Order: sequence, then C-alpha cells, then structure tokens
Amino acid sequence: MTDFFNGVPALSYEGPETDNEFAFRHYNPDEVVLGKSMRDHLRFACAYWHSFAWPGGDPFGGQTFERPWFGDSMEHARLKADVAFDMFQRLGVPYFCFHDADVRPEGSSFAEATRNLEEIVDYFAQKMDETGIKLLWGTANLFSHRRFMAGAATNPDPDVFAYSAATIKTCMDATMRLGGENYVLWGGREGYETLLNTDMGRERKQAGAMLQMVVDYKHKTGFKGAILIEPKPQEPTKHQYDYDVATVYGFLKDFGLEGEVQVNIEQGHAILAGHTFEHELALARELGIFGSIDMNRNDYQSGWDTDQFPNNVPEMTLAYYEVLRAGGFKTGGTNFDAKLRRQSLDPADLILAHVGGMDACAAGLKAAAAMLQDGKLEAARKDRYAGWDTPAATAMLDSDLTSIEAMVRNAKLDPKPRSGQQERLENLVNRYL
Ligand code: XUL
Ligand code: CO
Repeated sequence: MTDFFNGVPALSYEGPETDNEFAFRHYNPDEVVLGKSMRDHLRFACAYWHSFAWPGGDPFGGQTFERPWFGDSMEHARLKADVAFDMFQRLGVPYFCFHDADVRPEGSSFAEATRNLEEIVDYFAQKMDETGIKLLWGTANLFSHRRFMAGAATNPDPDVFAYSAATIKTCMDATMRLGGENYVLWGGREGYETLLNTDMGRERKQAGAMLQMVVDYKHKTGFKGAILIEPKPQEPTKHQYDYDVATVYGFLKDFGLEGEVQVNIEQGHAILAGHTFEHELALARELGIFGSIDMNRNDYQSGWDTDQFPNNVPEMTLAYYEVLRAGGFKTGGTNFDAKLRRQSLDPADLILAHVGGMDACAAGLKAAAAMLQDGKLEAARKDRYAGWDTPAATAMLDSDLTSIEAMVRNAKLDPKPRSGQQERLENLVNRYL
C-alpha cells in the first residue's frame, strides 16, 4: 500500500440503501446472477493510462493533476505501479490493462524503451503474484510519439512500419509474460488527415500485412489470448480505417482473418460512429467477433471522445443484455477506459469514479439478467419472426425470383402489416430498471 489514498476509507458492498459514498450499492462480487458471480460476469479492469498517465490536459490547457509519480525515471514508473496496484486492490477489480508508454519511460532508443518495459513488467509480475490481480490486455501506444503522426502500420515511411512492428512484438511479449488474456490493437493514427496526400489502397494493404504478422506471432508463440481490434471512426485522425464493427469485419474478411481476430468495443467510440453501444455489441455477436468492452460514456453534445465514467444505468442495461445474449465474456471483460474530469483533483475522486462506474455496470447487469430470465422481450422478438418458422418460408431463402413470383400469384399473397410495438417494448424494459 502507498500513502496516496490516505484518508480514503476501505470499500465494501453495503447494498442500495447505504448512505456511505465509499461503498458499493450494486456491485457485490460474490452475488450469483444467472449461475455466475458478478465478479466473473463483469470481469472489471482498470485502465492504466487514464488514471495514472494522463496529466489532465485538454486542447486548451495542460496539466491539472499533480501526482508524485509524474516524471521520466524508473523510480517514478515504480511509484506509479505501486499506486496503481493500491487502487486496483482497494476497488477489488480483478484485472488491469496498459500500453507500453503508460508504464515505462521512453528512453532515448528502441533498445532502452524495451529494457525499461521489461524491467517494469518484472515489477508488475511480482505485484500480480502478491495481489492476485491479472492482466486483461496489453497494447502498444503507436499514436502519442511524433514518429507515429502519419500512422504506424499505415505510415508512408517503411521505417515507421518497422518500428511499429518491433514495438508490437515487445508489447505482445510483455502481455504474454504477464499471462494477459487478450492483446488489443487500436489504430488511432491508422487513417488520414487529408485524402490529398493519402494512398488508401496501399495503407489498407500495410494494415492487413501487420495484422497478419500479429496473428502469425500469436500462433508461433502459442499465445492463448484473443487478438482484438478496437474500432473508432475518428479522433485523433480525421478518418480512421477501423471505423466501426461492420467496417472491421469487412477488413478482416478481406484479409481472411475473421476467424482470428475479434473486437474490443468501446461505448464512446460507438457513439462517435453514429451508433448505439448495443448496436455494435449486437452486430459483433451476430458476426461471431465479440471479444471485450471498453466501458465509458460520451457527452452527447460535444462530439468529442470525452471518456467519462459510465453512470447511465438504462444504457448499461441494454449493453449487458447484448453481452449476456452473446454468452458473456470469454477472454474479454469490462475495462474502464474512462478518465476523471480535469477539475477532479483529489485521490478520492479516482476511487469514487470507479465505484460509481462499477455500480452502474452491476445495476445494468442485474437488470439485463432479469430481463433475459423473464423472457418477455425475447418472446416478443421471436413472435415477430414466427412466420419464418414454417418449412415453406425457410425454403424460400434458397429459392429463386421466378419460383417466388409464381408462388405469390398462385397463393394470391397479400401481406398484412403488423405493429412493431416499440413503445410497448420500451415500457417493458423500464420495468426491470
Ligand atoms: C482511445 C482508446 C484507447 C484504446 C487503447 O480512444 O480507446 O485508449 O482503448 O489503445
Ligand atoms: Co478504448
């Protein structure tokens, strides 16, 4: 334990009626929901970058947070790890996630960056042993340093492609060394600022080649975790190639990798793409590429990726409903890719943000489970498609236009519209909240 959170009381589950802000109202890790503990359903993870590496800047102003671990030395990196594991333990989250750049000083060369990473990974291994906290996923930051300003895999300069490939290898090695359950690829700079200087066909091929190398390395090393792409339509780049789940699936199909790679879907990214979170989750499930989620909330007015902590239980309910319909997480989990507002300076703010987020997710999970168990929503959906249950209707999908035309004439078919009952279903959902 460190002294960073001194004065912050210990947390436990106290139930919905408690008046204690430092307590869980809904997240009760051992409580069984649909045959599984909430801990195992939700598989919570904290994101290292937002809570421990981000200084509180925005496009108009710099650092607002003062943290004793801000600095470029390995000593700072170790202190950061101490405080991070202190927070993970206090919250009782089973997992964490990190980028290389979050956890180690950059140094002055690739070799030094790698040495620093390996050193801190050893330090993590020791802490993970002591605490039982596990790694949900690791990833490479191929977007912050200026060398990546025109992309990583999709860079016009082959040297940057090489640097990126080498960096990914070191980050996959770090993830494997720590028993990580997934490896994530988020291509924040894999896209373009202007088409005027961009060869899109070439860049797509480069991205496909890099992804193939990642998959090959997974098989070569025997990594058992999942490779996940995290879609996002824009920000920081004007247009990003991994726009949304549908686009990523098309890309995977194109390169024959749809059986090898899944998606890590982020709430805020779904909103930026003009979708709901549940849309992205439902589509990933239907396409067989659902992997994990990055949980947060976007401001619906600003149009920015604001990465707020989730607190909207109705939204969480619809999201976890889709997660449950997908059969729950396998290697994936709920990673809080969320940051404090830049005025939230106190150590207690960091704890309360996660407590609120964990409770909102837990309340959503419980409502979703009740909705699924009750079965009324699924019964209504099933009933809507009941006409397709007859052998004649099913056979029509393998028929042809000429035969169908003949059938329509012979049977004097005259379809009768039916209500979609949207309001009735919306009222039904609200009953579980
Ligand atoms: C950026 C984002 C990233 C990824 C990991 O919007 O979500 O933090 O989750 O690189
Ligand atoms: Co994310």
